[in-house]
Amino acid sequence: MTTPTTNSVGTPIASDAHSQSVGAEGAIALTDHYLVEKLAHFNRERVPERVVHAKGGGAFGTFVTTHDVSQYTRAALFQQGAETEMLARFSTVAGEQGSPDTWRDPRGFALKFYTSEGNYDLVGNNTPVFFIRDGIKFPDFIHSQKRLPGSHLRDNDMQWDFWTLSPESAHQVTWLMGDRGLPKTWRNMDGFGSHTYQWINAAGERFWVKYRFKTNQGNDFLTQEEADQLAGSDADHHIRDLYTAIERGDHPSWTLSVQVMPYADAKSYRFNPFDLTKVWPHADYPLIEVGQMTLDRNPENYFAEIEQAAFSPAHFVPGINGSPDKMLQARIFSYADAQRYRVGVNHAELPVNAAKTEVRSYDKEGSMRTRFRPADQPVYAPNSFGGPAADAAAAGDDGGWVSDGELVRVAHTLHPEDDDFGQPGTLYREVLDDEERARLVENIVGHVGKTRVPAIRERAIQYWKNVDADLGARVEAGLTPIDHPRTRLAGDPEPAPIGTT
Ligand code: HDE
Repeated sequence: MTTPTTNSVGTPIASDAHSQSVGAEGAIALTDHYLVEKLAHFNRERVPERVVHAKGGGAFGTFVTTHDVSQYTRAALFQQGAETEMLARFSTVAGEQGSPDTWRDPRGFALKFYTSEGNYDLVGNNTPVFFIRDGIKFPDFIHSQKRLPGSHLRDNDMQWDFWTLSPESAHQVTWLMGDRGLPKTWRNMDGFGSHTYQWINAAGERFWVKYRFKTNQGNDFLTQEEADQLAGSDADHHIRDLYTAIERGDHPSWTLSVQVMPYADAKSYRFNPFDLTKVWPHADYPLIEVGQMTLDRNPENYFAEIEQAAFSPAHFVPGINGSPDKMLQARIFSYADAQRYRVGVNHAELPVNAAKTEVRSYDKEGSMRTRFRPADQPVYAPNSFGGPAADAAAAGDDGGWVSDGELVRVAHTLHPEDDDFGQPGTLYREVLDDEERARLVENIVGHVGKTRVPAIRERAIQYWKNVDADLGARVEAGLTPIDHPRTRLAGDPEPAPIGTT
């Protein structure tokens, strides 16, 4: 005998095929509560998709600290020998939930560590830098990468308009247009914390730190042509690759190393070490190995465990803190706000988001609450009835940094090498080889080649000349004249799609 289906409160139901009706041909009855419930629940199956990083996938695993970095941080998860359960979610940035995995984009590299001191989230990307250096520009930047308001089409003029008017984007756009903008699989890409964070050791000494997860599968990429083809033949190529690799027991892993800058160096370093558009050269701050992250368990349910996963750069643990990076500070506010809107005020109670440690906060109630404190326990602090009390010693040093001045709206104080084009120029000249340079030029030409506003295209050529004269000249030489010049973002006729003329 098959197991009887029930409704949502456990009562057996008679049919999943026939609604109740007044006679076989009659009107269906509102008394068929099961029908109403079934349709109503279905209408509510979706939660708002992430406004960025909507398309993604992930898996669970373990992080093992293999090296002694206790001189830099007291965080329990980074003490040699510690093993910490974790979740990773990878994603594209601009595409919506059903969009192809192989659109050119940075990839999200979001990690949640269920540590013995509460959850630690490291919400990074597969690139060490970002397009902007102040969070106030983020909504405008994302608008320019998503869709036009009228036609609902993505638009290269809009993208290059924003980038060329925001020269701090040059380093990230150079990464994006190169091989790293199209990883072959999520297993074949590195991850970065990107921001500079603070580590604090047991003695309360502070250090500035950058994280890098090096893929043990080797870096590999797709050409633009391969990616375009996959976008049509298997839009879920990256989700499928990770899932099937783990299913067959091929568990991807990454080696975490950090760069550590002594606290006092920040002031006198040759560029602002908190600027998210810059990398710290390894010659100045070499990589120090920390441990291994291995993903070995697929989610049992994508919606419950990946779609509802709620990451936040505000989730630090004792021994780890933020920094003067204005982008990081904007993010510290923004993510919990996104989760409250997207998943709900009690999102931290869902199994995927819940800490493995006991939660003893005085938060109470709110939509979908399941956790509560025993009735004889106070729900406020301070109290006289033995409820938990905040303890600075248990929390450890909060970290922090010296800062004073008027409330202002200005760029950070300039250091001698705080320019926008220096590091992307070095990346082009000294890091990439000839073939990588050739692909970079080809990708830029292909991308800028879809702009149709002459002034934007000219600015794009100048942008690349600013990065490197040779690169700019190669881009300029590769571009053919604009077929259908355009003066407005909406209204100008589109050129016919390829293959229809
Ligand atoms: Fe995000 N970002 N971001 N971001 N981001 C979100 O959070 C935001 C930035 C990153 O797999 C949102 O839960 C602001 C940098 C990843 O669930 C949102 C700024 C980096 C993910 C948000 C940035 C990232 C997000 C969308 C500028 C790399 C996916 C829904 C200050 C270092 C996490 C959500 C996942 C997601 C805001 C910039 C990485 C809206 C305001 C820089 C990997 O809160």
